[in-house]
Amino acid sequence: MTLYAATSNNNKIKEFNDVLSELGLSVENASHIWKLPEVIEDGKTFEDNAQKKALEIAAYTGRNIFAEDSGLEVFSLNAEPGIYSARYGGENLSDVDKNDLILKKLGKNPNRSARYVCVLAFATPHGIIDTTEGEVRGSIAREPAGKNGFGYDPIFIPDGYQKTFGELDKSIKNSISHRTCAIHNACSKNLFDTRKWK
Ligand code: ITT
Repeated sequence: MTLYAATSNNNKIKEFNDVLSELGLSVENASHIWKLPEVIEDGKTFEDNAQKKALEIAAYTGRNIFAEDSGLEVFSLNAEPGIYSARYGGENLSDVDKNDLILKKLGKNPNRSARYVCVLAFATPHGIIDTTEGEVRGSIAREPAGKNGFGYDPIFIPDGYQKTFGELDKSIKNSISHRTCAIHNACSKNLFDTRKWK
């Protein structure tokens, strides 16, 4: 049975399929087939929200679904924006404004350590099958740089590099990102092969 991705974020779908295609896999975007209801993300953790999205969309479509919740945690800002990454600073703030808000809050603070987190949840209409997590550690740049990627990528410098994800080639992001780690963890549990779901 086909596995559908439930997300309204096309950047995520592109990254899923870039990584999955190298593994001989692909996913269908559920929102291209159904008009999906909005899922209220009111969980306390990335895992809560990923599971809620997967369960509600699986029940709505009657299909096998995977959903993702992800975000940026800046340690000296009490792990903000965290689960609020998509709506940090208010629903209507642009990505540029969200990045500026983080830079303003950090100011000249030398502790700029951060991480991106991604949780994938796999569900049938009857319940959760499993979840996997991935992270990539790094630091927050002094100013935004680069146009690659999306969201917080212009201010996130992954450990081991001198440039932001916004500046680095997408092949580098796709080799080390939180999303890629979560996908590889899911592959090692055969979660992209619904025939192996118990
Ligand atoms: P769905 O819930 O429909 O999947 P969303 O964009 O609302 O889409 P989330 O609630 O998981 O998704 O919020 C994730 C936010 O975290 C995302 O909008 C970005 O601001 C940020 N984010 C996550 N992964 C990122 C990445 O790889 N690069 C840049 N920003 C990222």
